[in-house]
Parts: sequence; C-alpha cells; structure tokens
Amino acid sequence: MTFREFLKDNIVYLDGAMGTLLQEAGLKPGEYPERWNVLHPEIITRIHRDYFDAGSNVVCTNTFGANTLKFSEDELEEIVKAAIANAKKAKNESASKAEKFVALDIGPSGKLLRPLGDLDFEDTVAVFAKTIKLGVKYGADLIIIETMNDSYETKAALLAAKENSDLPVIVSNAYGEDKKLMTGATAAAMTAMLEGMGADVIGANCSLGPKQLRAVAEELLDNASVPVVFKPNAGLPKSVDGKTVFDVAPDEFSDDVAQLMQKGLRVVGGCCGTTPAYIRALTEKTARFSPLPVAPKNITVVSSYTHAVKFGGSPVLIGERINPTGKKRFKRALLENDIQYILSEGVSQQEKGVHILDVNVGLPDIDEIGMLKTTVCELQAVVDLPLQIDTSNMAAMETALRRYNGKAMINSVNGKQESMDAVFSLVKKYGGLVVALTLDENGIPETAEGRFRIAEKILRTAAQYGIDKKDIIFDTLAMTISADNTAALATLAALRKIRTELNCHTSLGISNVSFGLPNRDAVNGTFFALALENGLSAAIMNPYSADMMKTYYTFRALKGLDENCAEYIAAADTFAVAKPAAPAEVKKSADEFKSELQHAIVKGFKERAGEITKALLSDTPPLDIVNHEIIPALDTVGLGFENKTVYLPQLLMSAEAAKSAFEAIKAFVSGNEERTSDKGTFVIATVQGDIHDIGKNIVKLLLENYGFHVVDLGKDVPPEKVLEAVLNLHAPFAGLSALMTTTVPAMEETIRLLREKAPWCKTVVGGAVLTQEYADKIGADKYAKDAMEAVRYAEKVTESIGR
Ligand code: B12
Repeated sequence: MTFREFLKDNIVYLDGAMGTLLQEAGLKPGEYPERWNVLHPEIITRIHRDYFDAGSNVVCTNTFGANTLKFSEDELEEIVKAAIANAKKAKNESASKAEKFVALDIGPSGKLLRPLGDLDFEDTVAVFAKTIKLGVKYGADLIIIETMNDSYETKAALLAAKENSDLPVIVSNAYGEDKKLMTGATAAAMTAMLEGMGADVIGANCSLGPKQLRAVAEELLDNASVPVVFKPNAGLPKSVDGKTVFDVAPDEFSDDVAQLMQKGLRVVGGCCGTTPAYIRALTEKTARFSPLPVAPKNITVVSSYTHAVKFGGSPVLIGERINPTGKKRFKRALLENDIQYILSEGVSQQEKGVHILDVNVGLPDIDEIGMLKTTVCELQAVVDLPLQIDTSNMAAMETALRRYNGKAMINSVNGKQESMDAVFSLVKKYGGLVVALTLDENGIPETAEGRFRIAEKILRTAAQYGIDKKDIIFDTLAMTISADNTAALATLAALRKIRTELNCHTSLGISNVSFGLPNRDAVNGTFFALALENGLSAAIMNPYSADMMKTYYTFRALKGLDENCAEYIAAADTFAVAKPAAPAEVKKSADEFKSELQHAIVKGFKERAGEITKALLSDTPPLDIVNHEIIPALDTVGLGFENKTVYLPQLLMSAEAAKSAFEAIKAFVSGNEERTSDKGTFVIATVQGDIHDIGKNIVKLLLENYGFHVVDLGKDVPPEKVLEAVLNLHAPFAGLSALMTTTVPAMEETIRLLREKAPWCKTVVGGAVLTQEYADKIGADKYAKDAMEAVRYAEKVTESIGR
C-alpha cells in the first residue's frame, strides 16, 4: 500500500523525538547527529524499531540537518543512504503489524533567507533539492518537511520536493506562543500557501507542548482541506541539574493529542522530549478511534508572509495604484528604475486600508520579468499585504509567483484556451487565486448570460487541471457607461448570476465604468455600492478616492459588518477631503511620525532615509539626528516588534534604513573634520551572540571624532577575542555593547576576563537592555546610556591620567 492510499482511510501515527534519544545514547554537544547514521547505524536502527514497535506507521529518517550547507555532497549522499537503510532495516525487523513507511526528514537549513539573512531563495531550493533527490534515489516512501519557522524557507523546501519527486509531502511548521511563525505567518496563512502548492498534509510540530499548541491545531483544522499533522513537544523544557527535561508525561501528552484527534487530526506524533513510550501511550489510547473525514473548507483565500485574507465576508479592497496605466509619474518611475517610488505607493495604499495590492509593472520598453521580480521581492519587505500579480507576460508571472512568499492573487486568466492552459499550469504548481475574466476568443459577450457561460467553461477547464472552483474569482468586466448606457447593468447581472448560481466569488476593476465622464469618482463610488449589493466580493480600486472609501465604510456599517459602526466613525473624517495620490500621501503619513526621516526608517525605506539625512545635515547637528530621529524611530519599530505588530522582516528593513541614515552621517562627519587620534585606544565590540551593531557603530564614530583611536572588533565577538585585542594593544578602554537580555551574560564573562588578565583596562558598557544596576552587577567601570556619555567618560579618565 502506498502512503497516499493509507492516508486516505487511516489515522497515521508518526514517531517521536530522535535528538533526545541520541543524547541519551551519548551524542555530544556540537556533534552532528546525522553522522550517527554511518557511525552508529545499530543505535539509529534500534530507535526507529522502538518507534515502529510502539505503533508508529511512519518513522522519520535521522536527516533533519542533512544538507549541503553542513556536509559535502559525498558525505551527504553517504548519510542519506545510510539513514534510509537504517529506517528500512528497522521496518523489516519490527514485529508490529501496522503499515510502515519511511519518511525522508527535512529540517530547516539553519540559515535565514534574504532579506533576513544571506541565503538566496533559489539557492535554498537547490540545497533542499539535493537532499530530496537522494531521498528518492535511496527509496524513501514520503518526505516530511518539519520545524520550519519561516514561511519562505518552507516554500523553498516544498518547491524542491515537488520539482524533484512525486512522493507525498508532509509539511509541518514550528509556531510560537503567539500562534505565529518566527517570521510572522499565522496557521491560516500557511494553510493557504501550502495547500495551494499541493502539500499532502500540513500542520504543526515542535516549539511547545500539546496544550500550548492546541489553538494552532484548531486553526489548522478550521482552514485546511487536507489532513492535518500535529507533532508537539513533550511540554516545555526545564533545566534540572544541568539536564533538559520536559514537563508533560506520556499519559497527559496522549490525552491532549487524543482530544484533538477527536476534532479531526489525522497525522499525529511527537517532537522534542517524546520517546517510544509517548507514541505507545498514544497508539494504545486511540486504537479504537476512526479517522474523521477531511472535509473541504471551500475557503477562497490569498495570503502574505504574515496573514490570510479571506473572501466572502467583508468586501476586500485591492489597491490599483501600482500600475502604469494612465499614470505619467508611475511610468517615469518604471523607466528610471525608481523602485522607491513604487514601494511608497504600496505603503501609502496600505495606510489607506486596502487588503491586497495589485502589482502591474508592464511597459513596452522595460524588462518586465526583472522589474516584476524586483518589485514583488522589495514590496514584500516593506508591506505585509498579499499581492495580486498582474501581468499578461507568463514568464514574468512565473518568476513573480516563485518568489512570492504566500498564496498570491493572479490577474488574470480568461476563457481563451491558450490563456487557460498557460495560467492554470502555473496555478497548479505555485498555488494562487485566479481572477478569471469573462471573455474569450469571441470577445466580451454583451449579455450576462454570455458571460456566465464563459465562467462555466473556465470552471470546467480549471477542474481538468485539478484546480478547485474556490480558487477562481470571476471578473464580469466593468465597461464604460459613457459608450453604452446599459453596460453597467450587464456587468451587475452577470455578477449576481455567477455569485448565486455558481457560488463563486467575484471581483471587479471598478474605475473603467466611468471612463469618459466628468467627476469619475462619484460614478465609481455608486457603481461600487451597486456591485457590492449584487454580490461583489472584491474590488480593484483607488484607495485615495474619498467616494470609494465612503461607499466601502458605509456599506459595511449598513450591512452589519461593522460593530457599533466603529470603523465607519474612525474613518468618517477622512471622507471630507479627497486625498491626492502618493508621494504627497507619504508626506502626510510622515507627519504622523513627527518627521519624514522617522517615517522612512519605520517603513524601511533605505534610500530615502539616506537622502533625507543628507538634507537634514545641512542645518541639524549629527548627534541630534541620531538622538531625535534615528533612535526614536528604531524604538517605535522595537516596540512594535515586542507587541507583535512588526515582524522580523520589517525590523530588518528598518535597521537597513537606519544604517543608511547613519552612513550619511558618517560620511558627513568624517568629511567635515580631520581629527587626530591620540587620546588613547578604545577596543569596541558587540558581545558574543549579539548581532546588533548600530549603536556600537555610533559610539565608534563619536569616539573617533573626539580623537580616540578605535579598534572595532565587530559584532558577535567572543570574550577571548576582546581580551586578545586589549592585550595586544595594551588598550586603556574596552567598550562593549549588548542589546538583548540573553547576551548580557556574554558581556559579564568578557568583563571578568578583562579584570583578570588586563586589570588596567576600563570597561565601558552600553546598549538598550543595560541599566546602571546591570552594569554594576556585572562589574563594569562605566555604564554609558548613549555615545556622548561614553566620550565624556573617556575624556575624563584620559585627563586624570594626564595624557
Ligand atoms: C534594529 C534592531 C535589530 C536589527 C539589528 C541590525 C543591526 N545591524 O544592528 C535586526 C533586525 C538584525 C535585529 C535582530 C534581532 N533582534 Co533586534 N532590535 C533592533 C531594534 C529595533 C533597534 C536597535 C538599535 O539599533 N537601536 C538604535 C541604537 C542607536 O540604539 P542602541 O543600540 O541602544 O545604542 C545606543 C546606546 O544604547 C548606547 N550604546 C549602545 N552600545 C554601546 C556600547 C558602548 C560601549 C557604549 C558606551 C554605549 C553603547 O549608545 C548608542 C547610541 O546612543 C531593537 C529595539 C530597540 N528599541 O532597541 C530590537 C531588539 C534589541 N531586538 C530584539 C530581538 C529579540 C532580536 C532578535 C532575537 C529577533 C529574532 N527573533 O531573530 C534578533 C537578534 C539576533 C541576534 N543574535 O542578535 C529585542 C531584544 C529583547 C531583549 N530584551 O532581549 C529588541 C529590544 C526588540 C524588542 N523589543 O523585542 N534587531
């Protein structure tokens, strides 16, 4: 029986932890567990066999970190071959009567993808592809991609699996206590993306115990139309006598998981801390359970790297401003490769309240493939809205869909066979919600009936490609009423018919309806209201139009979609004046941040932050810019991060913007004054484990400016390296920076070493988490709350020793 056949009618029991058991068997800290497949095959086989004996249907090979970032290609092959052989041997040896399968286990690469880290998306796909090809070669029955905490990396791994094998794929993510991935995705967002790409099973593993992960499992069950996997830890880890122990025992663990199985979980197992005893408890306790059917949820949805946007409740607004049609300024931006302008259009539309951004960068004389790819990648770094990829160039569409971190909206397909063949193949591979225009080889039918028939044809063809009707959203084409007085009526009638008779969602490009008429916004706003009343689910529209927003908020209030009319009331003031388009918009919202520079940093506009800083420097002292602009802006982002309104990608873009502001200051300061550095040597570093260096760089710049010779050891610097530099240079000062509570111990250790081996050296410490009390506790000579204080202190010490 194949795994897919087994999955159809059965509950699937996975295994439990491998790492915990290997540690017990003597695996040393720092040693690669994957090497044990070759070095100690008997131990690995025994562990797999114990799991099969405990009732597991699937064991995961000991290949969690087996990839070419950690191992040479030759060693990787040796490891994967041995790992699968070990699991197969266990399968043959086990006395269990249950069906048994071997899953090739794929864990995270251990590196962050761009823009968060250095790893390129396609390189990541290639890394996973190598392990997967070996898994296929040596006969794995299925693939399990697990413990992924970044949606983009998850996508890379699944793409690699789909492109290099036909094996079933289980995809499982590691959600935190906030029910999101480290990079921000909710379970609903992950479900949208992974289901779209054709994962066979999706779910959650690791991070927490079954109780803490319950809400995540429920969210997955509510959203997924494929079986859900749940593989939590044995509770939360605690350190007892230097050993890590977990706080949930097999009985409680299996009770908790069993409860969720009664809600529909179909694939269950354990992660860190679980052992064959946990799996045995689970298989025994649930032996009489019959598998609940996996019901299709029929959710029409798109997603970004953070969240899902569902259709069918409140109307969905799709911002139309990233599109050169009829926009001179936008065309110029495209021709001049002015990506900042395009990004600012994205940010300001988000600020206006749209839920999705349409992205169309097609112009005859530009490289559309390159431009669309850049725009999609960069937009995802500054806004967290789902994108609608809008192009008729299929190569550009594919490039954008590959790089898109989520389930995109795809604009568009139509009833022509050629269009359906091209677009549906892409939808099948990458997932997506397709806007289907009701036109075909014979043009746009005048009647609603004609458009309806094309819609039916599109659905039939989509079904042949295996695309569900929930992933098609029909656009019944708004035509201008100035040319044909009844044009709007046909569009609305087709809309209603499709919505009610086919039960499909609908979308319209609103603005066309008013072409050629004066005061177009007035017509658009009313047409929008009529369309909503006829069943419109989403509108591609101009969010700067007061009339459109008025319709949107009043419709929601009138239809009982806005509790206490709260959102209407909050937005009502803004209807009074129609707002002009960006970039004036950006200025407006910049006011909300007190200054343009703060806005640029908070929103992560790198180039703009540099430019504004350059301009500011003509009349503002550099230190004032640091203290009154850069730091407050970063504090805003930091607070958002803490409150989970800002995610790592945005934090990173803000840091990049702050750095570019800082670079401008640095260039200005060093170009302005030539200082001699004779006041003494300052060794400076961000401590081990900490990569925050913006503050440290500011301190360095200022010290240099005041005549100190600064030796910068960089970030993530081990205590020994600081000591070595201080000893070599006989430095009178060491400056240490730490921004996280978790890295303060490294600072303490560095100070201890310096005290012991270089007692003359004064230690000066700083960084956001430090306080005077902390500094005293860890024995620093001086706590400096900012860069200037460090300078004053160093000057005082230098003077007192009479330099
Ligand atoms: C920018 C930023 C990042 C950037 C860093 C880019 C870079 N190259 O530095 C990126 C995106 C990479 C990042 C990553 C992470 N970050 Co961060 N980050 C921040 C943020 C928003 C701003 C820090 C900053 O640059 N401030 C501006 C500078 C100028 O201020 P400053 O460093 O305090 O420096 C001034 C003074 O303190 C002093 N000073 C500083 N150093 C020194 C040294 C000496 C010798 C002296 C005398 C004075 C001195 O002078 C400076 C100038 O006046 C803070 C939030 C915040 N408001 O602090 C979070 C923050 C520090 N990050 C945090 C976290 C958790 C992380 C991550 C773990 C996130 C993750 N899940 O991956 C990773 C950490 C990775 C690692 N191993 O270090 C947390 C730390 C929580 C805690 N209490 O431990 C914070 C507080 C956010 C939050 N509220 O949750 N982060």
